Amino acid sequence: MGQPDSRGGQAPQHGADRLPPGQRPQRGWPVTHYGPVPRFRPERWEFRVFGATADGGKRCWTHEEFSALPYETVVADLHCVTKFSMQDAEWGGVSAGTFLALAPPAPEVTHVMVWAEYGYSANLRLADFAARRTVFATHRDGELLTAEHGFPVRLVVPQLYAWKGPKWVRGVEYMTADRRGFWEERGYHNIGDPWREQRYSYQEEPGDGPDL
Ligand SMILES: Nc1nc2c(c(=O)[nH]1)N[C@H]1C(S)=C(S)[C@@H](COP(=O)(O)O)O[C@H]1N2
Ligand SMILES: [Mo]
Repeated sequence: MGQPDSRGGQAPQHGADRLPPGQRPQRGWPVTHYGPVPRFRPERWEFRVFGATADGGKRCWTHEEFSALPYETVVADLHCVTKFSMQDAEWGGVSAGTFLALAPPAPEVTHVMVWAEYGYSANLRLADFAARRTVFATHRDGELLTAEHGFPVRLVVPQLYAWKGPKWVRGVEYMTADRRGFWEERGYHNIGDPWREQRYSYQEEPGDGPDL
C-alpha cells in the first residue's frame, strides 16, 4: 500500500520504494540487447511450441493465427540486470498460460527454453513461465512494439530480470530437465529473481542450476 501523501491521497505506486534491491528507476525506454535487430518476414515467421509436449507433437502458429489468440494485458516493470528498471508499462499480448492450455506440456516437464531469432534463448522454471503475469507481448501501452523492442513478439516475465524475456521470440521448448540459455551460460544467474538479487552465476547455490 502507498503512504498517504501531503494531499491526503495515496502516494503513486512508482519510484525507488518498490524496486528490487540495487535497481534505480529509468526514465524513457532504452533499447538493450545483444546483436542486430532482426527483420520481420511475416511469410516466414511462425511461433512454435515443441519438445516434451503432452501428445509428443509440436504446434505452430502463423503470424495471422498468433494475432487471433486471446489478448490480455499486464502492468509490469522491466528490471535490467545492469541495474535500471523501466516501471509501469502495460504489456498486451498472449499469456503463457494460453500456450500451456493450447499445447500442454507432458507431466515430466520442469523447465522451458524460450527461443528467439538468431538463437537467443532463456531458460525458465515451468512455474515462472506459468505465472499469471507471464505474457508474450505484442503491444506496450496500447501500441504495437517497435522492431528494436521485440516486434512482433517478446516475452515479459515480470518476476524475473529482463534478460529472461527474449525479444523477437519464435518458440518455446518444453524440457524435462534444466538447461542454460544464452546469458545463463555466460555468467548470469540461472534463475534470475531480482527480489533476491540473483544477478550472476557465481551467486548460485546448489540446486539453482545445472553445472556450468
Ligand atoms: N532476443 C533478445 N532478447 C532480449 C535481449 C537480447 O539480447 N536478445 N536482451 C534482454 C535484456 S538484457 C533486456 S534488459 C531487455 C531489454 O528490453 P528493451 O530493449 O525493450 O528495453 O531485453 C531482453 N531481451
Ligand atoms: Mo538487461
